[in-house]
Amino acid sequence: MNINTPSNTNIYGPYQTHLNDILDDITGRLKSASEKHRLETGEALFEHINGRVKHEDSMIEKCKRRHLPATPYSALHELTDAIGIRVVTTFRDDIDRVIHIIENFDDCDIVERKDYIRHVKPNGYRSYHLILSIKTPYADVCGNKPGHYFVEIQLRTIAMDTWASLEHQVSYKKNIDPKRAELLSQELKRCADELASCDISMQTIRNLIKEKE
Ligand code: 0O2
Repeated sequence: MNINTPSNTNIYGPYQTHLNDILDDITGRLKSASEKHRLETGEALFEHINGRVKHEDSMIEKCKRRHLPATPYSALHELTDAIGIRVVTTFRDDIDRVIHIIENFDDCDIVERKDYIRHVKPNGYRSYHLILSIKTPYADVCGNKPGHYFVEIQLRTIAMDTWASLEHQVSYKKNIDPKRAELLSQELKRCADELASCDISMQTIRNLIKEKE
């Protein structure tokens, strides 16, 4: 048991019950927008969407890593990824379309952006991250009602997502000898760059098809 978390409570405290509702709300808005886009253009906005409330143990571990007490205030105010959504698109330009839709969501402000597509991480990671602050009918951890909750949204193409999932598996592997680890990092980076080049080719093909239409 974590000494900062009183027994019989979880790290999200009484706010736990709202987190899934907020997740469903934002996921539902994105699915509706995709359906509307499909009716208008014949194409969905994204290939798939996943959402999760960060598991309690992962949140406690993250608080520890950030030297924060494992409290609802840390989990829901100091950290911003208790509610996380990943939108995976087929083409790169759909990422900008989804961002534009999110920018126009009612009762939501974008409070942070990280563009790892234009500013690729040294290991090759590519993705676009947004932190939304959503106004809800619920009380929040700061004592406000209506309260504000953070939602992290990650947007990436199928190729970027495939790479991130592979890199995630590799980074969890311990006891790799340093020489092999170095080789693995180089191969992963090369693979990320090749996939990025495929994304550009796919986009070019899509643009050419659209031009013809
Ligand atoms: P989970 O289980 O995916 O939620 P931090 O949250 O401390 O890791 P920071 O700066 O607060 O980092 O946030 P950032 O850079 O926006 O990244 C947060 C999330 O992006 C991570 O969540 C991963 O999901 C993803 N991510 C970032 N960098 C990488 C990377 O190099 N490789 C892969 N595969 N994913 C990455 P969590 O908290 O790690 O876990």
